[in-house]
Amino acid sequence: MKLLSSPASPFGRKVTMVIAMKNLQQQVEVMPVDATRGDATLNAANPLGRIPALIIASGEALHDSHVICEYLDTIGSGPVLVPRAGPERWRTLTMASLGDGLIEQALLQVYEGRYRPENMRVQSWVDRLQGKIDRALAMLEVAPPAWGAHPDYGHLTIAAALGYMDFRHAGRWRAAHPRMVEWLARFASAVPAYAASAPPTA
Ligand SMILES: N[C@@H](CCC(=O)N[C@@H](CS)C(=O)NCC(=O)O)C(=O)O
Repeated sequence: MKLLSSPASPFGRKVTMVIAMKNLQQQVEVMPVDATRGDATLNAANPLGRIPALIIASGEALHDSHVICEYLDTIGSGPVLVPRAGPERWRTLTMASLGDGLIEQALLQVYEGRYRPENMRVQSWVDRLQGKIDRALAMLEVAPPAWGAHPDYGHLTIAAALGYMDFRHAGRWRAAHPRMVEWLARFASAVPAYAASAPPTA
């Protein structure tokens, strides 16, 4: 299989962690792609031009990190990351939805700075995105995701979101959310793939 991704992508980081947790490193070749410049191979795999995309053995392409992670969870060994049924499945997927949503809002803020000329930026839009981030973080701080027998897909999506805000938002979330700081440290010690998939610092 071939994974089209970038070390800077938080969605790609989710997939990288799942590959490690499901012992699939030998079966996945990572092909670095710069989605910001546009890439013909990526566009062929995902016409939306977004990473990550996974080309599987049949030659078909899977995209959206959630779809890829669920696929890898069904073919790898190691713990089940997305419970297959029951209330735990919906709790895990809802937690993952919160993590993905956090990443999306944070990414849109980055894109506002990256793709819009300075005189066309809309502060009220950036503030609206920040409101969503603040509400999500406040909810997590009141009730950090509970630990089960092992971290699951919900946990690793939240961790990818916090890691992205460390990377692109200078870790500003940390000051007001000490319980989530502790939560992330515990996640990192349970999942070595978190540190191993950290985005480049330079
Ligand atoms: N929902 C998608 C989002 C993927 C996404 O937005 N990826 C970003 C990089 S982190 C991207 O490719 N952006 C380029 C673009 O939108 O043109 C997923 O979970 O895979």
